[in-house]
Amino acid sequence: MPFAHLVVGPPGSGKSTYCDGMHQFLSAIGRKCSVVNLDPANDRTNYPCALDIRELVTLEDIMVDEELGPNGGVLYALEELEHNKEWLEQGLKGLGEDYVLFDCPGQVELFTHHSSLRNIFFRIQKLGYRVRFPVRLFTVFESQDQADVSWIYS
Ligand SMILES: Nc1nc2c(ncn2[C@@H]2O[C@H](COP(=O)(O)OP(=O)(O)OP(=O)(O)O)[C@@H](O)[C@H]2O)c(=O)[nH]1
Ligand SMILES: [Mg+2]
Repeated sequence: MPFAHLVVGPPGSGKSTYCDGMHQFLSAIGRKCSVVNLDPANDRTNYPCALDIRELVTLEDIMVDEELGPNGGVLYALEELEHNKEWLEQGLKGLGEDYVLFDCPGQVELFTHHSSLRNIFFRIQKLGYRVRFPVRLFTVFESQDQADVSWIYS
């Protein structure tokens, strides 16, 4: 049974960096590992992307086509992914028993006011993945500029 490692956290907290590091680490110890980008705003990634939501939909296109701002665009993109879950399921099938890291978007609305990402997570679990949630919340505290972290609580 494969593992799904869902990397969640606020914008800029280091989710993509973490996916890159974990991918390098797991590859170095000989564990088969793939990274799936679920963030439609991720226009470049340091890790090799096994599956990319941007093959389905990009934030830039949504913002133009639907006349939405960046946050609304991300919600819309996740709804598109939810409605095209076969695309994700087919892609994941191709990854076999790989340990799969999911680089998730950070918009808080996706976790507080919206069901698409949650439904996608449930779907992944139903596919037989053992789901793990490493939450990237503390990067800001490690950074040199520790002066203003109040935005986390606002
Ligand atoms: N100090 C410190 N900086 C980090 C760490 N992880 C990432 N960074 C830096 O934080 C910045 C943001 O990292 P990303 O990995 O792009 O963060 P993200 O959560 O994927 O960002 P979004 O996708 O925009 O939400 C980059 O400049 C990284 O180099 C960490 O553990 N400690
Ligand atoms: Mg990122």
